[in-house]
Order: sequence, then structure tokens, then C-alpha cells
Amino acid sequence: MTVVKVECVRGNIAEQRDMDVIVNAANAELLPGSGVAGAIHSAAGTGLAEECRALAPIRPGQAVISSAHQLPNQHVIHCLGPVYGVDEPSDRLLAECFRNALLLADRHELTSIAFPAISTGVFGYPLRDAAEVAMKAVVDTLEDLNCVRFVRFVLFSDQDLSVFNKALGVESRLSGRQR
Ligand code: AR6
Repeated sequence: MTVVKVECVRGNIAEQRDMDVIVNAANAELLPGSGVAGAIHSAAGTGLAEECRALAPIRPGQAVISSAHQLPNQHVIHCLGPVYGVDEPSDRLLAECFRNALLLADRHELTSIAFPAISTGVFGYPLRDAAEVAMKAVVDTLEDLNCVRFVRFVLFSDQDLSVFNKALGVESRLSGRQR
């Protein structure tokens, strides 16, 4: 059995130097925006938005890949999370973001990937629910991965970090019991 490490850290998604690919909590047009998208685009430089023009628009749950420009990573994967209460079923669409991003990274033979808490900012997804959906989606996708060996969730505050760590603990216990 291949082992994939999953961890949660507090930090800035645009400063994950040791990861092959970082994930953007994008808007449909893949424009700079605020929050995660703002941090990623400002660190990457204007070349990222130029490249993204040809990849947009994307739909909720979809993931597309670009190069990372001035970021210290190889690639950026852009996911459009669901707007909570608008894009339904939001739990399935959010899970698809994580699954599609992992499969896309794997197809590009990338070994490490860092995710932000997609949809939990401007898009209003309750953090606790989002953490459960994210962890389950990652754990459910692990068996389909050949290259990805390291998954990191990057949370912006200690409070958000503890919610994600708790969800990771619960999901690890559940998936361990199913084996
Ligand atoms: N690093 C890690 N996490 C961050 C960072 C950062 N630099 N900045 C914010 N967060 P959001 P969404 C956290 O709003 O809800 C944008 O305008 C933040 O605290 O970035 O998917 C886009 O253009 C929150 O927990 O993404 C879209 O229009 C989480 O990351 C829209 O917002 C996600 O917050 C996407 O909204």
C-alpha cells in the first residue's frame, strides 16, 4: 500500500515553497480577486492572469492547471468552489474541487499539493462543514493516485487550523476502521 501524507498547517497559500503545486480558490473568470486568489495572483505576477484568460470560464467543482509564473511552485491548479446556498448540491461540488484537483495533479506527475480552505471565505461555506467535506474527498481519492504523496491544507488562522485538524483526525479514524 502506498502512503500519502496529509497534514494541516497555518500559513499563506502563496508561500508554500516546498510544494509542487498550490491550489487557487478561484472565481469563474480566473481573475485576481481577493483572499486566496488575490495572494496567488499578486505573488505570481501578471503573467498568471494572462495565461488564465484562455482557461476561463470554469464551472463549480472544476479544476484547471496553469504554470506558476513567479511563484516558487511548478504549477497552480485553479478550482471554483460552490457559493454556499447558491451552487447546489454544495457538498458534492466542493468535494469535486478536491478530487478533481488531486487527479489533475496526479496526471501531471506532481507529488505534493497544497490546498486552501476553498469556498470558506467570500463564498460563505461554513468552515466545519467544509473541513469535513474536504477531508473525506481527499481520503476517498487517495486510492486513485499514483504520483501524489503529500497533501497539505493551509489555513489562515489558528482557529481554522484546529477545525481542519479535528476533521483530519475524525476522517483518519473512520477510514482506518473501514480498512
Ligand atoms: N492563504 C491561505 N488561506 C487564505 C489566504 C491565504 N493567502 N487568504 C485567505 N485565506 P477566499 P472562496 C482563507 O475568499 O471562499 C475571491 O475573491 C480565507 O480565510 O479566498 O473560495 C475569488 O476571486 C478562507 O478561509 O475563497 C472568488 O471570487 C479561505 O482561504 C472568491 O473570493 C477561502 O477564502 C472565492 O471565494
